[in-house]
Amino acid sequence: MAEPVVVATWPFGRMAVTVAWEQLTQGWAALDAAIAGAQAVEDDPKVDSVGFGGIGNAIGTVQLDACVMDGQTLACGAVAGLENIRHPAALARRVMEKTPHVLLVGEGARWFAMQQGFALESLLTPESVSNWEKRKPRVEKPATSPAPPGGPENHDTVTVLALDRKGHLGGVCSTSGLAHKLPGRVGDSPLIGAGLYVDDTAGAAGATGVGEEIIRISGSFFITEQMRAGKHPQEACEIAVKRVNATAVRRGMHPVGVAFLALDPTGRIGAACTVPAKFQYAVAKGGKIELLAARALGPDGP
Ligand code: SD4
Repeated sequence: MAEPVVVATWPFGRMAVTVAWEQLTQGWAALDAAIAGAQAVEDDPKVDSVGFGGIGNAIGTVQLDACVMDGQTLACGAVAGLENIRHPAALARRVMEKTPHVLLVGEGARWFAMQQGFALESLLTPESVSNWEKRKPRVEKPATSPAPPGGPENHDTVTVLALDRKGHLGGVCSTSGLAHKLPGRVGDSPLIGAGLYVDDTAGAAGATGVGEEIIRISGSFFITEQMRAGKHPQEACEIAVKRVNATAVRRGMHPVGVAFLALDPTGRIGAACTVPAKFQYAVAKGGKIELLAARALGPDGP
């Protein structure tokens, strides 16, 4: 019997790990607990970067991205550019369980949600609309001027990684993506291997920050493979951040806000971020819930 552990991104991750921890201690499977934890964040309209009340894209529409992955079977599912459905992680799970596919996008994902009995609703709130207005880019180039992820106004994707009593791992990643993104833009969060990867035989990893930079290095798969090769989750996350830094420098894009979180099958945790990300994450372990700051690495180290 393993000791349950759950970690989640950002201060709002405390809400996710509180819900998930309760369920893990009752014997729930890692993926079930992780989805329940993420759903608590999706439902909270005060979290303006995930689910209901998420920030709109360049034309003010909320388009959600999410994926889920089960470490025991490597089963996974995802939705991207999803409108009018408040629980994209639960829908991603239906894609995993009810279809032969991994990823459904846009109108097809919404149609599938309706077939599965999900309610259609507006995800905008008066606060999210006024927030969208305030944060509108001053220049008319939304693709090149999103609010910097990790800044005080752009907190971000919820990624939840859980280890259950049977020693299985499960993970979820859910977001409304970068504020004012171009309509149809898909970030790392619904992409298996970029925003999330989970394998009982190696570990689980998740990401938050500028999705384009995370996709570029297949961030979560990269970290999981580092753990498979014997690296501690902390070292694995730091290697990935160094890779992001190096890649961004090469492209003249540094600094970029990116953060990674990892959990291995023995319950060891890692977290690291690039300097602008100022990444905090929540941990529930041994009955204690705490918020921790990740190690930040610049292109030349901390
Ligand atoms: C994205 N990684 O869509 C997500 C959003 C996020 O900080 O985490 N922003 O690129």
